[in-house]
Amino acid sequence: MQKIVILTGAGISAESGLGTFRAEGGLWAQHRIEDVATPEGFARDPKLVMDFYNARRAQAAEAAPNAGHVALAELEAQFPGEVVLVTQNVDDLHEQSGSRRVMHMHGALKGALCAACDHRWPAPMQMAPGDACPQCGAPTARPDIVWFGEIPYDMDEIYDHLAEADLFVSIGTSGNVYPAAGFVAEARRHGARTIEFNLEPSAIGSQFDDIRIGPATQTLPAWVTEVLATSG
Ligand code: BV8
Repeated sequence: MQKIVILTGAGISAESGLGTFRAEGGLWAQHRIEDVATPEGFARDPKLVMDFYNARRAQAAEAAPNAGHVALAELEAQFPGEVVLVTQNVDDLHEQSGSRRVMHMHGALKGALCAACDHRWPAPMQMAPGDACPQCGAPTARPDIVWFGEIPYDMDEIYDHLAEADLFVSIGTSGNVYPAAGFVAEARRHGARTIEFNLEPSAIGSQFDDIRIGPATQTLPAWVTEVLATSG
């Protein structure tokens, strides 16, 4: 097995204290997706959206990586083949745990973007409507987050990785959001073996060859030990 492609979702950060989206009391339970994670919601009430991401940026800054994040960083460091990590998460817990090849397909809380000139810069802890872009000066700063209806980042590169994967691993995602939820079908089409790690089978659980049920802080370290022991 030479190439492992991993997709993570909110579930891998749950045990670090960061809310998931669809659990009761999850982030979306407190807010309607349309209001806080769409361009239309941002246009309608930019302060609500900026405050939603300010709260998540502050929460993420307090969070620490858990054993699941650490296990994936160890896999990348010690696996003799290639490990590519695609995350739907906007926190930086993968980077904090030592993962180096991390692709944030839905953007990152630590990033700010200018809606006028596309300039990107490190986001301040708190952003407010009308913040100026340091590059062009327009009052059009926004969180560098991919909202519903917007095109996820690095899609071409991600599809190239899926085409070359020997193993596709999906961790802590409910399989509700596309195109990420379609990655398992894409990997299978190219002959990859597929494993899902979750507390319960996801909406796309039936598409995986193997499902490892349990909290990621337990299932991932055990799996990484297994892979490294058999990868020579
Ligand atoms: C696009 C950033 C075109 C924001 C996010 C109708 C049908 C199909 C699709 C659509 C449709 N109508 C519209 C669409 C497209 C839409 C979509 O999929 N909508 C859904 C709601 C139907 N998608 C888009 O708009 C995307 N763009 O399609 O552009 C395109 C397509 C292809 C190629 C080019 C262009 C853009 C979507 C991006 C939206 N932004 N995030 C933010 O973070 O604030 S999405 C957001 O929710 C997350 O980023 C994540 O991606 C997503 C799903 O969340 P999960 O990570 O899965 O979290 P969730 O809470 O749902 O699940 C957690 C899981 O963890 C659970 O299963 C739980 O059991 C498990 N878990 C919990 N604890 C643990 C655990 N597992 C292990 N251990 C634990 N301890």
